[in-house]
Amino acid sequence: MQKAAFVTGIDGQDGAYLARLLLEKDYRVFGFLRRSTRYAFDNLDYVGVTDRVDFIEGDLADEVSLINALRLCQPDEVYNLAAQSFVGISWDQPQVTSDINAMGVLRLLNAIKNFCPNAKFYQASTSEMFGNANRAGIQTENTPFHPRSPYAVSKLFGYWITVNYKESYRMFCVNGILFNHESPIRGKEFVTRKITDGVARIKCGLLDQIALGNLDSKRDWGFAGDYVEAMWLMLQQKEPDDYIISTGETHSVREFARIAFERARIKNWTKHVHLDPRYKRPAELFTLQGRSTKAARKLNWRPKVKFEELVRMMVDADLERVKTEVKKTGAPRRQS
Ligand code: NAP
Ligand code: G4F
Repeated sequence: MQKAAFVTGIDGQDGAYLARLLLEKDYRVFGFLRRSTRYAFDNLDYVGVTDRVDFIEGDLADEVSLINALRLCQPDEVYNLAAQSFVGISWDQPQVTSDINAMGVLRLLNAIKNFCPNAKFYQASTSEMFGNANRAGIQTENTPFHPRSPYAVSKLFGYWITVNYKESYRMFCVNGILFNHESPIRGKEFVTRKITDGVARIKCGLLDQIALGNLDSKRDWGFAGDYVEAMWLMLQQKEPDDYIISTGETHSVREFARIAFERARIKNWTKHVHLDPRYKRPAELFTLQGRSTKAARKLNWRPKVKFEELVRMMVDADLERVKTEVKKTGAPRRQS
């Protein structure tokens, strides 16, 4: 019988890649979508699945909408990808961040418990929960948490309430502790896409400089297309468990920028970057590097796309997009 999956955050980066993967596996995909005056299906269009997803409108802030959605689709698997996912803004909007990323998970788990208790549940947990707890070393499933932003604090509640529902009600609940993962459809507020979009605009004469914050931050960056496979694999196991998903490598923002400019054949890249204190954070997380040996051993999951390949993929996609934009709109108008 065809399986049904309920995916929150369907129009985000991961939602789009996961929807494509599940459709390839012949799932019926129900996508939970926030009401908007301007719906944008760019990410789902990019992966070519917009017409094949069944959309259900609702909001993680509204438990009634979650209950209605679950009663309607009776999913075998639930993937909770929806979140206020931008760390930077979480200091300015800590209450919204907490309501969606913490209480939203509780609302969804409670709705599953009451209306489809046999559904398997995936929670999008994050390496941000580690903070700088293990600054010099590699993070594993056993590294203690020390969240450093309202975002990370809210996600830590989501993590523990997921564990708690598993232990209290014997529900199949897992946390994927995913390290940063990117793609050509990454939101432009995140540093990688901000850089690759900026590089493409500089190349096409639309922009002179990119304003950035801390260039020394290091992240373990992988490809979103690889990481959604790990989400699915976690829900195919006999027993629910939590897994780190990462590449095991760490690179600085500076390194990412250098490679991105090189890919676009722009010389003297530092001239095109200026440091802007607005992009520095009240509390920074300096280095992330994850060890995903448990996922390799138990899920047989390994990342396929390497760091430099990821940067090139993102730059090439943005160059193509910006060139198309310039062709459509005519002569470039330079932004500062
Ligand atoms: P994303 O592109 O920012 O997508 C977030 C999604 O959540 C969007 O579809 C957004 O819908 C939806 N959303 C936000 N608030 C909502 C609400 N109140 N009700 C329903 N939907 C809501 O994020 P992503 O990169 O795909 O990440 C997916 C998940 O993984 C997030 O939970 C994120 O925190 C977590 N995560 C991401 C990474 C990473 O590196 N990408 C790493 C670890 C964990 P709108 O379009 O309406 O805003
Ligand atoms: O790209 P970022 O905004 O991603 P961040 O904060 O690591 O969070 C992402 O990954 C998490 C997993 O570890 C997810 F949970 C979360 O949802 C999100 O997907 O920033 C990366 C680094 C930071 O150290 C930041 O300070 O880049 C630094 N940075 C330097 N200049 C900048 C900028 N970040 C942004 N967004 N914009 C800048 O101009």
